[in-house]
Amino acid sequence: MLNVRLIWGRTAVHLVKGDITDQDVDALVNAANSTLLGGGGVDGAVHRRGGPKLLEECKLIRQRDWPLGLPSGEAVITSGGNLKAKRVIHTVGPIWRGGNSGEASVLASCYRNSLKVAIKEGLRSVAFPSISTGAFGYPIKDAARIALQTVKEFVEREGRPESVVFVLFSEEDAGVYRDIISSM
Ligand code: AR6
Repeated sequence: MLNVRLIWGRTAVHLVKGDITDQDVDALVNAANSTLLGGGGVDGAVHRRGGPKLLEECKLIRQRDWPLGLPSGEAVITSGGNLKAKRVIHTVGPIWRGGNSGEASVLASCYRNSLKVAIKEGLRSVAFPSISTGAFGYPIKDAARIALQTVKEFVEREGRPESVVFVLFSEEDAGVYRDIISSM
């Protein structure tokens, strides 16, 4: 079982193994797709437990702001519906195409833009899944390095939010995050 806690700047950082939909945080981040209409993995779990209100809000965001779909790297926010989390930040990771198609910078944008939205909304605790490393095929070690480095730079610069939790679904992924974070 993994339970790593450390401080970056003024932000408490925590690695946990588990289901992100169990997190009691101000905002959890959903690894969505550009339709914002749901899917499998994290997205499936978030909509299942969040309930129909989430889907309705996502449809409104599509109609109002992103009729062609939310581009990869962007982030939008809804309520948390029936989740413990107060809000859900929906971001779309890059689909892995071998690494030479700008995947790294798009993945970094997902983490940065999600944190920007959280701060703008005054949210103090944010939980992230490992974006893009499931259905979208991003290699876990590369993705974990980007996730951790991008969040570290952001929170050290901004001094917010108060806490960030990285929620890993498998022991293996959790081990990768732990190894990287301990060498940072
Ligand atoms: N809590 C935490 N992590 C989870 C959970 C959970 N409940 N479920 C899966 N993971 P994925 P992606 C892990 O596929 O790669 C969806 O269909 C999973 O093991 O959820 O960004 C969307 O609609 C993996 O390590 O997201 C999109 O179409 C990580 O979360 C597409 O998948 C991300 O896996 C997005 O693909």
